[in-house]
Amino acid sequence: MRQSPFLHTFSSVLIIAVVAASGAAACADQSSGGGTVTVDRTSPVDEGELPTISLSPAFPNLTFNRPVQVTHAGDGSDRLFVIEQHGRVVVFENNSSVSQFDVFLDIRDRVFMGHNEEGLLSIAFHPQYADNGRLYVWYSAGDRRDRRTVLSRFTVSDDDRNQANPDSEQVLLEVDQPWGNHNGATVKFGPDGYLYVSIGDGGAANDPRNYSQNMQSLLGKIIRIDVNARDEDLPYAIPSDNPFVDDEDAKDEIWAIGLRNVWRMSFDRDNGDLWAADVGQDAWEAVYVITRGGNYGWSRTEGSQPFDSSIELAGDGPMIDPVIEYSHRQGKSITGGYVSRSPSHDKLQGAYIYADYVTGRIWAVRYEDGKVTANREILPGTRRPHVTSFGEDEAGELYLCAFERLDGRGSSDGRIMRIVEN
Ligand SMILES: [Ca+2]
Repeated sequence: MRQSPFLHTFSSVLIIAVVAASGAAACADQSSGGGTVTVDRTSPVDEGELPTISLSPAFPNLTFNRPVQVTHAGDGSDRLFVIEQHGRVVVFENNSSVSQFDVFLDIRDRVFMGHNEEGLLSIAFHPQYADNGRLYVWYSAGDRRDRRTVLSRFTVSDDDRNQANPDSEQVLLEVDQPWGNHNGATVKFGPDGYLYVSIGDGGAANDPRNYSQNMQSLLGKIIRIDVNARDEDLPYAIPSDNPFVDDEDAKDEIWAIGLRNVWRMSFDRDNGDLWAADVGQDAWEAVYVITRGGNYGWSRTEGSQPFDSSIELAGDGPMIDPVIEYSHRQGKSITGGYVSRSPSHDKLQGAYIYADYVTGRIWAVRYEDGKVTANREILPGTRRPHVTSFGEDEAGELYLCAFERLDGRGSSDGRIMRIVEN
């Protein structure tokens, strides 16, 4: 047994087990719960028409320090923005020959990274960024005795589009963090114009204070807020159709509950579906399609599997099973990706791509009419990067960020890779 510092970044799992032999297969193991498909090496595969892929450096002249997100501003400039976890956002032209980046935002002075799951974790540009220059940032702050995560708005500077103003910070929301791990998080604008944030269960292991099924806590949830308006006493507004606004015992921001640590989630840019990958505890990594008010079961369940039967479910709705899950024979910490709408993809069109940070395995799953119709491990070979995130450029081309080393150490080993169909 050995411990990897970065392993904690997405899960509490301490053990790096010997990973099952390659040639992993997927199957429809309907016995595991509901309609969930369980990826299991012991079962036959239905690969459908899904292709294998190769990864190639998208920007061979650029390396990054712990890159954890790649995204774009949606302003027609075709620039890419990469988050470095210790507290910088860098920006560069979306051109494979680019040889340098600018530092777009540097908030290392207020980012606290006492645990390697802390740091600057996600940003989202306002849908009208071209007009209002606003972006939204989720980062860890405080100190070892008083941890919190912060959702803030920043604004681009007036005279340099490659420079946000670090003094423009407006704090929208702060969430106390009882432990250093499980801080989520992805911030994303939905097709409805509202801002969604995935927030982890607070940390430690096994959700010991049962935050994920506690409707008074934002931990273990996905929240949804309106950043274009303000309610009384709030720096944002609650959308009137949030699922629990009429429940006096529930926080109005809550959109979905029972999640352990959705490190990455994304909206399908074609149909608006919200895909979230929930990092598991000791056994199961799960992919969900998130619905309004949905309860995904943690910590009564881990994925579709029983975890702690003493936990009572919050809310009224039934527990929703994953679209697909894989066991810790396949990986230890899921990194959610995107439904591919990449202009350069053919057979991957419409398939959801996801990865495991620890083993570097990458899969694609096709999900149609509520059923998994194909799933395949798509990256052949054994030399796999440690995928921290997937991201799109303005045209929808898909990329991934990865560390060369599992622990993410070294000042600049991180890269952005292109996903090429074989
Ligand atoms: Ca935490």
